[in-house]
Amino acid sequence: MGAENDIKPLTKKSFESDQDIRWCPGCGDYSILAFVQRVLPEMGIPKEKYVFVSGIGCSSRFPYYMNTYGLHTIHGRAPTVATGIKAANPDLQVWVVTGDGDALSIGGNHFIHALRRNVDIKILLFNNKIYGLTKGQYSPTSEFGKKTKSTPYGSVDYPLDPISLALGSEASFVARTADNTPKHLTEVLRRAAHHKGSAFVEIFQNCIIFNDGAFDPITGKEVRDDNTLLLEHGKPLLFGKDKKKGIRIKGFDPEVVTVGENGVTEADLVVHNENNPNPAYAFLLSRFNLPQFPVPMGVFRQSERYTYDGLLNDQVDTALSMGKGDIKKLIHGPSTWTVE
Ligand SMILES: Cc1ncc(C[n+]2csc(CCOP(=O)(O)OP(=O)(O)O)c2C)c(N)n1
Ligand code: SF4
Repeated sequence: MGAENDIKPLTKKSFESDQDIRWCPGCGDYSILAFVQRVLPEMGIPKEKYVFVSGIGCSSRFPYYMNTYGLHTIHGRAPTVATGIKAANPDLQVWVVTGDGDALSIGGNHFIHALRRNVDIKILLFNNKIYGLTKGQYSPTSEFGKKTKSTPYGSVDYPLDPISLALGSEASFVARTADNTPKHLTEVLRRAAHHKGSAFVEIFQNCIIFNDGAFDPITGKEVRDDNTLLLEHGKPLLFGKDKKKGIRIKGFDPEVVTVGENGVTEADLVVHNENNPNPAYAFLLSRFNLPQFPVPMGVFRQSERYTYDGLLNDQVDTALSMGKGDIKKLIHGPSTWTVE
């Protein structure tokens, strides 16, 4: 990194590091890496302003492959390290890369509080529904009954939905995309990159070794038109090959309807509003799953809210504007007393 940034426009190559990539051939992580490297040059931000922070897992090897600053930290703690980096260096663009195990098992607590605080960081969660690095144990997103090395008779855990959790944690930007839908992945990454505040993106990621095809029933080429619901702000919730199926919601009860049948018209369908002030709408969408409902892909919710790092630094500025402090006065201030 250096003076070249001042002269040459950045390209995908500018963000590629010289490290050998150690993911298994065919792993979905490759495509996510490639599209992050493609989107960042569009931002017009020098690459030395980016920091990629990860925890532990296959996905967490990401910072090695980015020609930016990076930290490979400890299991589940990436959002916390990222919070510190952003708070102390407000001019940096801080991205977290994590897995379903890293973010939702050991890191669950750190994950929810970073989102709740609306720290201005982007969190990319590579969801492969398995622990990849440690060779195939079930994770908090593995389906009930999943047989793995650590659950030989099938998991008895109820799985967690990352989108529902992010919404419940008050994240101001919540989206879902997949490693095998490049156009969609690019657009969602772009949206996250531009969001001010905590941007959470769940990415369906294929682990070809320990959970191959986990998302084929949803985003497989042949089925994705019928089994996914593309969320587009201001557009009706329509899906299916011929875009004839849609979502109607009465009260809290959504249903799949067919336009042109039983008197249903497009006017009966829900128009997607990612800025809906009521988070219950996005939460309802987050519960959609096969076989009853198509799986929503895109931005569930986007809202504007003050950021933790912004307010914290305002307070620091205010304190500094009050003049030089006196440490002795502080220590011997009104809240000290002598025990006799
Ligand atoms: C404190 C601690 N506990 C457990 C582990 C073992 N461990 C390493 S990675 C991992 C889970 C990784 O799964 P995930 O976050 O889904 O990432 P993936 O490898 O699938 O990308 C575990 C349990 C560890 N490294 N440190
Ligand atoms: S084990 Fe799975 S997640 Fe890890 S690098 Fe290999 S394919 Fe990717």
